[in-house]
Amino acid sequence: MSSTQSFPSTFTWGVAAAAAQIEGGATADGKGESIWDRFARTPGAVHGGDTLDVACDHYHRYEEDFALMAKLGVKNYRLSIAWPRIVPDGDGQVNLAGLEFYERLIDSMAANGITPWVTLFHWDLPQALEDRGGWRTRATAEAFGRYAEIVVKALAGKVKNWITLNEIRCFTQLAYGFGLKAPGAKVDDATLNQIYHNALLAHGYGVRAVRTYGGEGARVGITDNSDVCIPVTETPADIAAAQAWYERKNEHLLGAICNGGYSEAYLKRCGDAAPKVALGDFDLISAPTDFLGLNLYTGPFVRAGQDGAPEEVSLPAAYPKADSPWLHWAPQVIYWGTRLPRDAYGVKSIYITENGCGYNDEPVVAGECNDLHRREFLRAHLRELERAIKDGVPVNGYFLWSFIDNFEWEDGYERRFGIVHVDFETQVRTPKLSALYYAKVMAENRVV
Ligand code: GBH
Repeated sequence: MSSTQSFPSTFTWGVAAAAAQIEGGATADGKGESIWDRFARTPGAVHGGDTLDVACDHYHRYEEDFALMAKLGVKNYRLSIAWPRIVPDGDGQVNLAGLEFYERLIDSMAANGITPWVTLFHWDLPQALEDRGGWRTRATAEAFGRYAEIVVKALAGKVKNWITLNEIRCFTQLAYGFGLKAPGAKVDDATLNQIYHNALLAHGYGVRAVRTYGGEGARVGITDNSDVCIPVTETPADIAAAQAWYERKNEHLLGAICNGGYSEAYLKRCGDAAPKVALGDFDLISAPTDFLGLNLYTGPFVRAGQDGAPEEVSLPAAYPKADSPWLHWAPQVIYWGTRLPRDAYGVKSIYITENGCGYNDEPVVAGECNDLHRREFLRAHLRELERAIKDGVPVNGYFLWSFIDNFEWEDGYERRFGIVHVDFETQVRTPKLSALYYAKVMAENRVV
């Protein structure tokens, strides 16, 4: 594909964000407490003691934000719904004011010509459920199923694209295994494996909710952050090593969903810590979906070792990174991150539901925000997207993370992922250089 070639005319371009990271309005109109509201108040948990209380105040400024999206030519927006706004204590009474808020919000998107892609769960679990065991319990997966039904029923007339969960790994392993994310727990292996299973089950309930109540034309998928790697050289041996690495790393999550169960090798490796699976669980978990969402940021480099087995190559100190220390430069993540799941599981439709980069301190000078570094990051990644499509990888859309600077979880507000700058004192929004660039890409449907 030459540099001037267009993407397919049906290609979906969009931007993404998540409720907890932008809305603020932490107690507005009957919203319940989320585990992130609580976690942010735990000393030392979040950089600078930052909270989600106000964030980008999107709860009160969504009209302004959608007008800006429209101005930049954004046609698709991936948002998430805050479970604690809809069911404040997780599985009890429904808060109609919460549902009405999202109805107004989505109407405002429609008025600006923007199609919603709704994620049902982007990490903001109601604290009341956590108090009763959270994702350690099957009851939380069931509560998610009920919440999903409530939302899908209410919004089926306005929303056609549904995503069940955002990044299982992050709200399970990083949250209950490593304690880095809310609720900041450190459980044993058996509990963690059960937590993974409960999350898979929640995905299954989410799919069922959309199939039952989504109405005509509704589509559903999960957004996964598969562990993705890049072959050091694009030779058969290194590619085979990358494939083996990929399948092993994802066997308990995306692999289990796509293969209809856990592999024997995985269960053997778990031993006594294997998850308990009830009859019929995988009928739910592995029910067909319409697309796979993937959040792709970076990944390790892998090559074939002596015996052909995969071996990671460590990053030297001088290797380029964004200011987010985990985010090293690896644009090929777009190519291999979509090709590996296609090759491993035969996935037929992929949407990149997030890709972006986090930097600190981007000042606005004379009304301009110069983030040429982010612009170059973006262009390099979009080139790899072109390459994937040219090689027949079925990528049908790309959502840039993120529309505006926002609450970057445990990094607070110091790390900026937006293509629109937010002054958190004044709430003034300023499109960065990268936003003006991305606007051209979307408008011309090609990498400019
Ligand atoms: C996504 O997660 C999220 O969906 C989104 O909400 C977030 O704002 C965005 O990306 C940017 O971070 O173990 O300390 O090395 C990205 C996935 C997975 C981010 C692992 C950082 C490394 C944490 N991530 N992670 S650490």
